[in-house]
Amino acid sequence: MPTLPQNDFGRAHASADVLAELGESLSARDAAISPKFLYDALGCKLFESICELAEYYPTRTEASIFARHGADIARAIGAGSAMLDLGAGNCAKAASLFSLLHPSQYVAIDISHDFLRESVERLHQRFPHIEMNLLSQDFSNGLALPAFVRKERRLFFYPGSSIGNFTPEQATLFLRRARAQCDADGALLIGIDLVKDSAVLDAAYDDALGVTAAFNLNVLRHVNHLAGADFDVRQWRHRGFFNAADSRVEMHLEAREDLTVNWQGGTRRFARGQSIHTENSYKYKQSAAVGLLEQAGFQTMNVWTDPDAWFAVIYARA
Ligand code: AVJ
Repeated sequence: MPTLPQNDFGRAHASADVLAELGESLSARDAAISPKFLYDALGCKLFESICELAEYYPTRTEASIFARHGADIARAIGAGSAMLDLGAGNCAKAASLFSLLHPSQYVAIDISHDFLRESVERLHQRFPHIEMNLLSQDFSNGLALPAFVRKERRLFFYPGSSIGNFTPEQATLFLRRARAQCDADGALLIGIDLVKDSAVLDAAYDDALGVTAAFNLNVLRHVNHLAGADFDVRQWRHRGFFNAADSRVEMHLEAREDLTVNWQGGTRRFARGQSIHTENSYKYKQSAAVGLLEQAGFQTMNVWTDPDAWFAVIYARA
């Protein structure tokens, strides 16, 4: 098994930066923890479990769009691109498209290094003819692509509506930067979750089994590890709901009692009922999703949705 070319420079100076970022967001007037910290190894596994829940429609709805319109999508894209998988996770989505899109290079990019490494090594054994690289990087503030990533015909693959974690302004900026890293034949294949009935959204982010609750609460364990904090998970409660005014699902962790949290370099008191904002997941109308991509400079677009128009897959040419 050859070792895969990889680049860990995103991790080299992580701890000081991470500590500063967490300290700042925990001390802010509205306390927050960035959703990127949801994905330690256990968080990745919990997210995989979320994707199997009846209530969590995005994964299977997106998959149904690829299943139904795969031939169309493949025709629009053509074979032989360099596929850059943003937030690759277990790489399952990309892998399921290999036989359709026939990429000649595959670059898996994700913040969770160990989880990603296992995923890519497994995948490389299944598809030895595809050149594969892994890049463990927090790309939320921009993407640094090393020289082993081919410049020609890049296809940014950003499925699952992860773009929803950004505000629309941040999303435009991020997409504009991705576009700037494309040549004239570059493109983006993105999955965007659409606005729908709020009961459906509420259930998807507050499921009956409590898997999403565990996923959200797990961020406290991760922060304990990253910042030497002393969060007691039992003192916190999961909240997940659709905020229609801002067109986003929000996740929060709410203090069940008055408590104090300490971390390396800081401390904060929380009164019972006070909360920490852990995630936004923006939902777009189809026209707004297209508008977002236009704002970012993308030109020709193809849009595919499911029959209920719950989710959109969009192919946008740079
Ligand atoms: C991975 C960001 C697309 O927003 O739906 C799932 C994360 N949060 N359940 C989403 C998530 C709660 C997910 N994304």
